[in-house]
Amino acid sequence: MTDIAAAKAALAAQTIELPSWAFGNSGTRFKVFTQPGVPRDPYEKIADAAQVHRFTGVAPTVSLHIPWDKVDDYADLATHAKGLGVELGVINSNTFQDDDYRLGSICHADPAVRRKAVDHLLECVDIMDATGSPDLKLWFADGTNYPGQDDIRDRQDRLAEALSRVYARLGDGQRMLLEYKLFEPAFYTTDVPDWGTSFAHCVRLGEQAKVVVDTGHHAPGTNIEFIVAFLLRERKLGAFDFNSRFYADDDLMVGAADPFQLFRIMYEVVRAGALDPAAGVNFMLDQCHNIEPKIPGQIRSVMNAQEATAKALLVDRDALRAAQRAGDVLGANAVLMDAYNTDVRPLLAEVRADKGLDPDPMAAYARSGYAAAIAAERVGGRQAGWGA
Ligand code: LRH
Ligand code: MN
Repeated sequence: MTDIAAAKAALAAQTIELPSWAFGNSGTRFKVFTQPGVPRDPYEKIADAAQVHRFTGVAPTVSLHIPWDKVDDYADLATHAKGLGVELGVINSNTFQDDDYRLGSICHADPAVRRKAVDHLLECVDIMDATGSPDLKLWFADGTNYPGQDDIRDRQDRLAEALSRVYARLGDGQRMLLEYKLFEPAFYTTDVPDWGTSFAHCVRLGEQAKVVVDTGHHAPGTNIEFIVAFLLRERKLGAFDFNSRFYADDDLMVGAADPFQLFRIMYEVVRAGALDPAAGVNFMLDQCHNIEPKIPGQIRSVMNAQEATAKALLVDRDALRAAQRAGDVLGANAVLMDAYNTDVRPLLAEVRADKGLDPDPMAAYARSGYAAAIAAERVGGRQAGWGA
């Protein structure tokens, strides 16, 4: 039988980290849409993220992206966050928006360009020291568009050399999280294209290097939960960038395009005991709300992640193991599907009520009047965005 009390306790302790950039304007190469009340600076982004935590109770940290969230005083920004009941989380580097990086950053053939990129990564570690952030997340757009454009092996040598320089700079308790992505913006080779490449570099670097699984970064049809199960077994899964997609890196709300896949992923997390904060897996969102309102979009995304987690926690593990060991194919599948087909919304409403929260975060936010207040207040200035 499933222990409902244990499931509720795990759900109450769950945390989902929010991306500061989800609160700014975003879009595609065709159009970046603006919306009323969008933040103009990292202080306002964090104020909006704090609203998501206020109504869900499970989003206590905000990840920053440098230079999109560059400020003069990071300690002051951390104090601002604390004053709003949240904390600064992962620091994301950005070596994909500077003209010098046209042919790559840390994998570029020119040592001067590589040095510039590594200096930025080292600056991000300085920022971690200032904000108290434990993790540096590294995603590189580096790659090539045409066969022969550059040497695949030379670029791996440059990648390894740069990563080891940053790794050496990490302090105790600090980690580097290496994110992979199949393609885009490079369309022939990407220097960190898949979990195997990230895993191999992280194993070579050491204990403080872990892999990031962005759920939008795989070839269609990839069994992502297999990758998750494998990395957890190797203690090399450091974080998720949660989002969903129908085609490519669509960065849509997690669970929106494929809630069953999210459930299967969260089942492997629960099965490995990795929902426990002590397991060191950071569950983050990495999304863009191009056409929908951003704060409700983040609240809905957090709720989708909670629902997938609740269903995963309701899997009758003993019955599943018994059916698996007995070779009862349909029986085993049925155990998992029973959990997936369970309506967990009443259970999550209870978890929220136990925390003194409104059982319906979306309705509570809508009633709060916050959206109208920021639309009226945030007039003038330059709305934040990717600046791509
Ligand atoms: C790259 C990515 C990476 C970020 C960016 C915002 O596609 O997933 O995690 O730095 O999106
Ligand atoms: Mn990502």
